[in-house]
Amino acid sequence: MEAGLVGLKYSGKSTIFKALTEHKVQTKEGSVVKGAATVMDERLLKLAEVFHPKKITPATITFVDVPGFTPGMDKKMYHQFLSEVSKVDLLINVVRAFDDPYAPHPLGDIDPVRDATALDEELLLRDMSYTETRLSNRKLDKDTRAILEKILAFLETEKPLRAGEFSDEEWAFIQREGYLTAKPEMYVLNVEDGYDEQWEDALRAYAEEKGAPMLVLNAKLESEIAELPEEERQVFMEEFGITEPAIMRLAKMAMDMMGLSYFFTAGEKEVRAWTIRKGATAVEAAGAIHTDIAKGFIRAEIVRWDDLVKAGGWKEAHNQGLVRLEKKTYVMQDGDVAFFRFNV
Ligand SMILES: Nc1nc2c(ncn2[C@@H]2O[C@H](COP(=O)(O)OP(=O)(O)OP(=O)(O)O)[C@@H](O)[C@H]2O)c(=O)[nH]1
Ligand SMILES: [Mg+2]
Repeated sequence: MEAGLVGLKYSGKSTIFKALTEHKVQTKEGSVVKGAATVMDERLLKLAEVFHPKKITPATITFVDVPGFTPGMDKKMYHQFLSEVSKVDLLINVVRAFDDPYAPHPLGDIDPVRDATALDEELLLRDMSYTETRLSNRKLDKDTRAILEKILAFLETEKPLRAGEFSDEEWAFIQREGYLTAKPEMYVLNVEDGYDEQWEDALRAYAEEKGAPMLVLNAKLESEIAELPEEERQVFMEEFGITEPAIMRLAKMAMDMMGLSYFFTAGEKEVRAWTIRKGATAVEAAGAIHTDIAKGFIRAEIVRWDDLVKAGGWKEAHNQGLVRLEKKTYVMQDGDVAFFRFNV
């Protein structure tokens, strides 16, 4: 699963990407770059205080830095842009509310709603023209034609496909065909110090109307924080009154919007977060660690992370009756720590 940073040229996508990946991945204007961002979680650190593990392994999420879009851009670049957008699982529409004479705004001035709309409309138009092209094929079978006609009629109402009502079969078709407006989307407003709050209000209203979340961040500041050594980061953040870097909230939101979650394992060797899909069962969670654990699954020992921390260890948690035995079909909950019993 990959989250794509998309938007108009010079909106700050690469700056956000660098902050997310802690400057470990080189970016280049006009090139597509992928990188993993760590999803730090307070709960993981609290568990580590109990277990003093050799290793702490947080969840990671892959972000894609997609080259910017400019209306009327070079055809080859435009096709590359569309092809990248069609590959990602989440659209993070990055919109700017900062002024920078060295990075001229492609549409002349700051106007977040106009910019967000420019990209959204482009994706909608592409979905429409794609559908029309498919429909122009005379040899289409009856069922496919019917689905395409339904899709086109919906797109003509100027709403993204994700807001539509389709049957399971129709959704499967939409996913398979790589429709852009079917992908989940969220908005990021990239601001600078002293920005005009009317921009934020306007974009929030736009996002709300679309039922999409919005996050405000200062990409340049986030990128500077990410460049600092761990020890200095905390001091710097306190100075600015920041409790959690905004990019962490972005990473968590992106995970959530892609339907991902994680559970923990905790021991002296390692305290770790394992990525699963939301609603995954215990046996699927076991499979995230190793297929053998899923195959030989006997039962899962599950404890809430805070109960385990309060108890001070697995043995104590067992003694206090805080550990539940769960079967394969148990649905994993946010904050669960698991230990799997299995046969090989
Ligand atoms: N003042 C200010 N400048 C920013 C901010 N975010 C990005 N910039 C600057 O804007 C310029 C473009 O930023 P990038 O992150 O490269 O923008 P981009 O969206 O990746 O651009 P393309 O990939 O060409 O579409 C750089 O010079 C950044 O330093 C911000 O929050 N405040
Ligand atoms: Mg860039």
